[in-house]
Amino acid sequence: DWGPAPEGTGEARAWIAAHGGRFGCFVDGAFRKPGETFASTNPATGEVLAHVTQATQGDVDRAVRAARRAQPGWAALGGHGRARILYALARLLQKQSRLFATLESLDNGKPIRESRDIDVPLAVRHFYHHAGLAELMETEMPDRVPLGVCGQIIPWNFPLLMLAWKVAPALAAGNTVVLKPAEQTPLTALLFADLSRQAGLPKGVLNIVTGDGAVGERVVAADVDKIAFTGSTAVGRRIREATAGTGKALTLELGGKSPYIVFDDADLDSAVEGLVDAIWFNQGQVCCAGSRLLVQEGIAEIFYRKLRARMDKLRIGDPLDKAIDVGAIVSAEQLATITRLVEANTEGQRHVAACPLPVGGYFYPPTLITGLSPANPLMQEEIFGPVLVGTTFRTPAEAVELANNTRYGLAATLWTENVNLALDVAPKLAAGVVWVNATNLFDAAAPFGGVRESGFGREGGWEGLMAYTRPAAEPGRPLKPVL
Ligand code: TXE
Repeated sequence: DWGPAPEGTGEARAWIAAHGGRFGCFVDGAFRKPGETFASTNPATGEVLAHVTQATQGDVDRAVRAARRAQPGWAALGGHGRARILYALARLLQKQSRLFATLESLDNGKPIRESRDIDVPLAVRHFYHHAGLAELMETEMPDRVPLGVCGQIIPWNFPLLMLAWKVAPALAAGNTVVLKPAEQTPLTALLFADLSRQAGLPKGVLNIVTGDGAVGERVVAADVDKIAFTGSTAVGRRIREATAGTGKALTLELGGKSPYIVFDDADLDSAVEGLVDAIWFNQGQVCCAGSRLLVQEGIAEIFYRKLRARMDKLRIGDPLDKAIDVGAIVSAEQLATITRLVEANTEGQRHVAACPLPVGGYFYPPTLITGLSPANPLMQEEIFGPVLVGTTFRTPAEAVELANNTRYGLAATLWTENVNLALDVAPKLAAGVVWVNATNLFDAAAPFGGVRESGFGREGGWEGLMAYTRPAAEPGRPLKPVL
């Protein structure tokens, strides 16, 4: 049960200092000299943590060429050879959990309890799991080959975990990677680059180009064989347009407005606790956040009473303090987006968590808004902050109708003691994942992804690995018949 106090960030700061506080791109196994840089800040205080390079066209081209050169050798290592290195990466990541968790909380503003107990362990698990899959590929997927070079663009809400979700399967399958972390949170990806050298990852297999959306566009346009993107639906749409007709493979994991349905026979205390996890985990900056509460009419009053009481116990504060529940919003821009969306609304009733907000930094209070009409933008748009909207329903059929009444389809949660009801409702929900009496559960073996405007393609498990391969149908190597 460790967790650094605010002064316990020494190791993370020493790592930044060892790089002179300035980072170039990581290309062909080495950090390049920093070019034009931007600041990566601590959103809980506004403090500048490091200066990070805005990659140029030349940086992206060099990274793609390095990945291209390294790819045949990496694939030729075979599943066993790649597994050895992926296991080494997993072990090193595990050994350095504290450093990664601290750096993640500093750069992103998420509570240290979450980075320590969720982000980092899940990232470690992803590398172990995919090391195992690499080992099995030759026997279980003998007729699949890697795609080649993969361009991967990730968001700021789970910087290290999204890196793991992208990098582990790509490398397991024999691809090489050019990864662009989000400009708000590049530091754990750069620390991971250091780690990859220690693990003996051959140079050029993993390249990291830092910078904003313009760098993302360069990666999309580059000579890569696949783009894997997680981020906003708007950018996902642009990437799909930009890759149309290019022959590049594409997977998109986009936004959501996931329903959280509580039936009148549910264990209400557990459902309230689940909701804390669904919408206040990571300040609600979670693509599959249970951000739309649907409560059955008969229990609505008592449920809201319990929920408001629980909200008032949430502790908002310094992300590095292991006793807090809710940390900082990632950036001033994101805080402004949340504030704008909420302030534009005049409908319904609002309950704001009682805990005072820390002074300085970007904080937003856990908020519940009820009594909105279904067409209200707050019921339809992804807020991506600690804001829950709630409405009531009468029948299971009405719950399904309300649940599916958005353009998204990433996840859904339902809470009931009646297994027949759960089995009846779950398949009717337009969602890539449905949780029953649980929420926000992730596992490296379980494919994750959306339907409708939440994107397509899966990450995790065999399905996720398949998305980094294609059938080996070259002349002279016919596909083996499936027995
Ligand atoms: O996302 P962007 P933003 C949603 C959430 C949030 C909103 C905006 O609703 O409020 O998006 O967040 C890179 N070509 N999600 O603006 O812009 C960018 O540099 C190529 C949901 O931060 O989509 C970053 O690395 N790449 C989500 C990544 O895309 C581009 C997580 C995501 O940034 C690009 C994050 C371009 N034209 C936000 N423009 C989820 N599904 O979890 C930007 N990028």
